[in-house]
Amino acid sequence: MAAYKGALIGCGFFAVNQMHGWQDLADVEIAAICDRDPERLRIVGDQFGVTRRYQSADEMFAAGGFDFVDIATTVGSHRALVELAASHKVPAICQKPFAPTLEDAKAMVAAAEKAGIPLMIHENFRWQTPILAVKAVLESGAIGSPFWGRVSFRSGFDVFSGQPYLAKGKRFIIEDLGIHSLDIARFLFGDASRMTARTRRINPAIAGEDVATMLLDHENGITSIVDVSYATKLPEEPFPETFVEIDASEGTLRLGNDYKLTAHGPTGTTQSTVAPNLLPWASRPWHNIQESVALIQKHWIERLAEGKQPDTSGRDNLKTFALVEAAYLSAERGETVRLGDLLG
Ligand code: NAD
Ligand code: 89V
Repeated sequence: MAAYKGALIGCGFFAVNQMHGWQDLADVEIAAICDRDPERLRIVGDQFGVTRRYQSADEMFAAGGFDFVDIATTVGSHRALVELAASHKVPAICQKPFAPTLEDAKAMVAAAEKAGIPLMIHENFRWQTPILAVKAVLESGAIGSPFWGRVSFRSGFDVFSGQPYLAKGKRFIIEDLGIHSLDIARFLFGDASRMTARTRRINPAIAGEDVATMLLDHENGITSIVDVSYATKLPEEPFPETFVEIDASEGTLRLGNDYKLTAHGPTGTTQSTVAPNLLPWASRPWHNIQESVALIQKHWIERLAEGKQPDTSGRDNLKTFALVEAAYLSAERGETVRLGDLLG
């Protein structure tokens, strides 16, 4: 019998990756699934052999029999579902973006802390193999102390065919994709104190912004640029690669096309390929993201076993989510926004 029984809510586009990831962990079994759409429930239930199926999360929690819940629905339902998990004292994972507003996200953290349950935001991009490789170079001290950085995601990939809701929201690229890039900037360069942002909508067929350029002042003095675009038509489509540039006191680091990592420092220049593993159930070009799902899930189970909060806990992710809010505010007002004013 598996050591941990989980339940999953939301059997849509991305949840299939989460189901594969759970299936690969020997000590985890997904005991129940829930989706208000009976067709999605049937497809995922049949594919992964889950017989306990619910159209209502209330009914699934009332029936119980699981140690944690994995919430893979779109953002509008996140607060209600995390609060439901907290009311049943069930540890919860919630997909990004955390919540529709920062106030909702703060309420969700408060509910989880009051219930004494761990809450992890499924912020998986910092778990990508190439990003972990960048972090390892920084921690090795090989290039010294960073003073400038850039986290860049520029693509013309059609994300709307798989996720049609992305074309409809008033907010698009910062909330959906930039949120990952901003979290990577925090992961590599530390927390930020000020944000200055500019946005554009280039694709006339969508409602939200598809280009954003953000300047972050980090608390430790590092300046970083986080730039994201789904309107960038390159000769070779890099989706979903994140490029990183770092200038530091003793050298430089560049993570570029095809997962090529170059680190240059006093002891010389090293060039390596830090490509993600292609898991048996994964498919290109998504394999980088898919592997990071498996890695964050492993981290969740390890922390659950230790009784500790995960790295991307709700409280931690408030700081990433505040950067999203700050970017929209800054772009709207044409002003620099202080993070302290949002986080209190
Ligand atoms: P989707 O619309 O394909 O799937 C969501 C599913 O949730 C649908 O089947 C819907 O019926 C169900 N649902 C919604 N509210 C529900 C409720 N209250 N109770 C039961 N079922 C409910 O969406 P998706 O593309 O799979 O995205 C889901 C989430 O995953 C989003 O928050 C998205 O941002 C995130 N996402 C994350 C990554 C990543 O790399 N971390 C990648 C893609 C999507
Ligand atoms: O990671 C995500 O949240 C996805 C995608 C990479 C397509 O933007 O929505």
